[in-house]
Parts: sequence; structure tokens; C-alpha cells
Amino acid sequence: MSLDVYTGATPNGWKISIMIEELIDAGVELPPVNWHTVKLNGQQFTPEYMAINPNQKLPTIVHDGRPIMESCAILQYLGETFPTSLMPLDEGRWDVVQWLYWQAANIGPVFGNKLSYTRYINDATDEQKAHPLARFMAEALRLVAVLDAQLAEHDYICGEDYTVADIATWCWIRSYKWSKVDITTKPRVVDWVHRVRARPGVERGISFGVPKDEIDKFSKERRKQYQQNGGGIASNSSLRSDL
Ligand SMILES: N[C@@H](CCC(=O)N[C@@H](CS)C(=O)NCC(=O)O)C(=O)O
Repeated sequence: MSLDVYTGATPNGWKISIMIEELIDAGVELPPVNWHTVKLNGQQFTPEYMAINPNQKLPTIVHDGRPIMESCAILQYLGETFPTSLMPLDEGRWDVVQWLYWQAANIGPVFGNKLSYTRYINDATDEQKAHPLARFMAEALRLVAVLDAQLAEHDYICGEDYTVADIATWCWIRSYKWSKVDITTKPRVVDWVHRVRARPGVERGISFGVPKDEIDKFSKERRKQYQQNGGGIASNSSLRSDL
């Protein structure tokens, strides 16, 4: 029995480190976890890594020889393989699955693109960036409003239970200052950000790859390092089709 986790200090990467810590806190006996940091300065393109993640991104897991890519598929896989209230297996699973897909198809790409145009892309002029910035900002705010409405009735996205849908969505929303999407006009969303942040498993999960005193506020050096790496990844020349 083995569980290898290939991840890094990024929103999609922290989804998996949080999930592992939450499963431990829920009393699940996991196989020994082997952690591997994926260095996004090229390791994602190596043949060894592409053999387990053809999409060349982090995170990936390999459980008993079975590779799984895509952060939300990994959350679902872990949730179904090690059952807890994080991923219901009865009819209620559809509440969670639809919000997990919502995160994967909307929050991740929209907040990711907003962040890239705000902080990372350095091979476009301000004029060229203006339209996509306005577009992704408007869509990010619309998604925050959807989240706000969902939280009107209960403490977590799918009801009274905290689930993998919260883990997936929170990892992007918590960095709203970094992506410059103002969520503070939605106090319910802000409260939910704090509620999730207060969980011990989340505290341990988001410390993956980050010094303890930089979990909530990155140092200048770390910001610079993210900007440098992000700039490389976000530039058009990093998009290769010569697989
Ligand atoms: N939909 C994918 C997105 C993964 C993703 O974009 N990962 C980023 C880090 S957060 C990455 O590996 N970027 C490297 C690259 O684009 O070359 C998932 O949810 O796993």
C-alpha cells in the first residue's frame, strides 16, 4: 500500500495537502504518504512526470500504482476511497460533485486567469491586458456572488457539512488579495474564508512548501519568487504543443 503525492505551494497543490490532513483528522488510516515537491521550473514537462500527469501540471497522486491527475478528481478519488463526511457516498454526493465541478470549471480558471493578468503576464502591454482583465474581474465577482448566495442558507457550500467542495473553492478564494478580487463586499464569503481557515487540517495543509510565519502573508522575497515563476508559466512561449 502506498500513496505518493506530487504537489507544490500553489492553490491547486494545497487542495491535496489539505485533503490528506483532513482525512488524518477524520481518523482515516492512510497508507504512508510520500510527498514530492514538483518544481514548476520544468519538472512538469519531464517524461517521468508526464507519465503520471499527461497535462503537465501539479498536483498528481499515485495510489497503489494508480496515477490520478486533476486536483478535483484527486479530491473525489481520495474522498471515495477513504469515506468520511468530506465526500458523501449516498445521494448527497451529487450536491458535492456539482460544486466540485463548478470549482474546476469556473473558480480555478477564472481566478487563475485574473491572477495571471494582474500579477504575472509580462509579455503583453497594459492596453492588451485591459480587456481580459475586465472580463475575468467581472466573472470572478459574479462567481463570488454565486458563492455568497450558496452560503446564505448554511455554513458550507453543500450544507452544514464541510466537504471537498469547500477545500477546492477555498484554496482559490483565500488568495483574493493576491488575485485582486474584492470579496469584502460579501461578509458571508469572508466569514466562510475564516471558518475554513480555522480548521487544524487546513492550517497544516496550507503550510506545505511555505514557512510557518508566511502562511497568511507572503514575504517580499516569496512574492517576488511567485511573480518570477508565474511570469514564466503565464507567458505565451511556455505554451508548447510539441509533446
Ligand atoms: N485543472 C488543473 C490545473 C492545475 C494547474 O494549473 N496547476 C498549476 C499550478 S496551480 C501548474 O502546475 N502550472 C504549471 C504550468 O502551467 O506549467 C487542476 O485542477 O489540477
